[in-house]
Amino acid sequence: VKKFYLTTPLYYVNAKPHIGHAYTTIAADALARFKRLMGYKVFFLTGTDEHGQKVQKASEAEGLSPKDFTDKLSQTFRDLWQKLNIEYDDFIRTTEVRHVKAVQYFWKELNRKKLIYRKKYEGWYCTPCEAFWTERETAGEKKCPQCKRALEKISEENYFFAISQFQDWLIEHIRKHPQFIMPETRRNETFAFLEKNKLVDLCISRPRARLAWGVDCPLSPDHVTYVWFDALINYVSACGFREPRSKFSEFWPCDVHLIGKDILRPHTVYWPIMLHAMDIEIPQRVFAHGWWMQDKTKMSKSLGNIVNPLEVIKEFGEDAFRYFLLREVPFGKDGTYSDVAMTTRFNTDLANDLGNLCHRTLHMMEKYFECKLAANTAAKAENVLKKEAQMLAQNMERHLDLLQFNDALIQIWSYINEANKFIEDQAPWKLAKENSEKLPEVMGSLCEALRVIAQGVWPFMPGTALKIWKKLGLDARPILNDSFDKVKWNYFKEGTVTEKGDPLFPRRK
Ligand code: ME8
Repeated sequence: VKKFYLTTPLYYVNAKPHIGHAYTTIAADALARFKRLMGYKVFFLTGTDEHGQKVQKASEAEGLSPKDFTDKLSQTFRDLWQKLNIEYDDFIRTTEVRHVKAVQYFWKELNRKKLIYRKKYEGWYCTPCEAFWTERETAGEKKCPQCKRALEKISEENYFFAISQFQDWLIEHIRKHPQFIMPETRRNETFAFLEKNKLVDLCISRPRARLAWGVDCPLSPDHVTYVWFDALINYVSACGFREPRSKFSEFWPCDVHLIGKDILRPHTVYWPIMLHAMDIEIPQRVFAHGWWMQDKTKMSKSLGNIVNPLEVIKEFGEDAFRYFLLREVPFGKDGTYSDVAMTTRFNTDLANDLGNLCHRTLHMMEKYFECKLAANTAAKAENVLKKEAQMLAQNMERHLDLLQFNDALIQIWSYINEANKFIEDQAPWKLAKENSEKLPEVMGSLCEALRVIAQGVWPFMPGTALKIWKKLGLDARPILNDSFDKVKWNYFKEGTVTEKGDPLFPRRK
């Protein structure tokens, strides 16, 4: 069996999730579901990043201990994932023992390899970004080059990880593996950064006096672990790194880390170097998607300019929300959410194209056949619906292998519209009048097509797929266990009863 390991970032629990977090997680869920449909054994990991300054500050502001605060916030992420039908295989919190153990092992092992040293540091520090900046990087501005907020001058002893010696290796790796960093704009970005700058060794500790909320540093009681060095390790700690008989040997290396472009550098520079230094194979791919924007700036928890996914779900339903996010913007580009754009997608793609196809087909089933489909009615059919159904899974796979979610959806929709056209071309209402023998075959083909469409739609809108199968009088399980890329065209058994029911997506004003 082929395996597939994919991850989302571990979200900071400094505030509740917004659509940016929902975006990455929905994309990961759609990919995981598609891979399962194609017969892969999948490990889909998400979770929460719970240490560091941001979280410590946020818990202080709420008057809670970091432990109570992170318990509460981590749960809001789980709750949202449940609402959105996210089927993750594991949810890791960086405060869990299994994770802390792995982080401390990295410390000890890198220290043993003489890749960690202690040094006095003097310079500029951005608290919100938890980043050190050199005089040159700040260009004398005393403002954070990343977030533009005021920098603090600090002087302290810390531990450093000697990453600079791996620079040439990393450049070479990126050169040799064009699909390691995707999309290409992001690959170029990391590449340019590495070509133009000499890597500076990474400060991986924080003095406990300044920041107590972190993984204890095994080399010094006065230090805790820098949150990024801690968090990245989740991708191995969650699948049982160094545990006996764990998923690690089966699933590592990870097939794809899905992230936003905001965290490109930790994932394409620090993380591969950490692994390589540890003699662990590095991930196959890192894909950094774009940002959801609001008023031309990135939607972010710290700025507060957010769209609350719960409100969109309440208004449009979770499937329409999932569909919109993956269809509206090519994965990799920035986008803007608006209720107007959402309503347009809802009415055209969902209500008109998919909803009508389903409703018309089942209405005619009721009218001409009292909802009963004879077995094998479509088996002999040689028509465009059957032919294109065979291609659908492969066409989707071609796009999803490159994380082109919107193009995969366009493939399904072109099939949906083919089916709508098929109804017009075949005009079952005429066939019925003429008492034509062709009618059962036409209706049978439409039901087969709907079943296949639901399979294609399943990764993106699982609730809708289930509804369609139910309307067709079919059980979901056997369909989901069937390989999607070998489409059968005589699925219906004698005695199957269809049911028109309510429209899938009632039109909105
Ligand atoms: O960075 N548009 O956590 P975080 C699209 N804990 N995606 C967005 C987004 C937006 N406006 N805002 C956030 C961290 N995201 C670290 C990660 S990983 C080991 C540690 C999504 O809570 C996107 O995936 O700030 C982005 O990379 C991530 O949330 C950042 O989440």
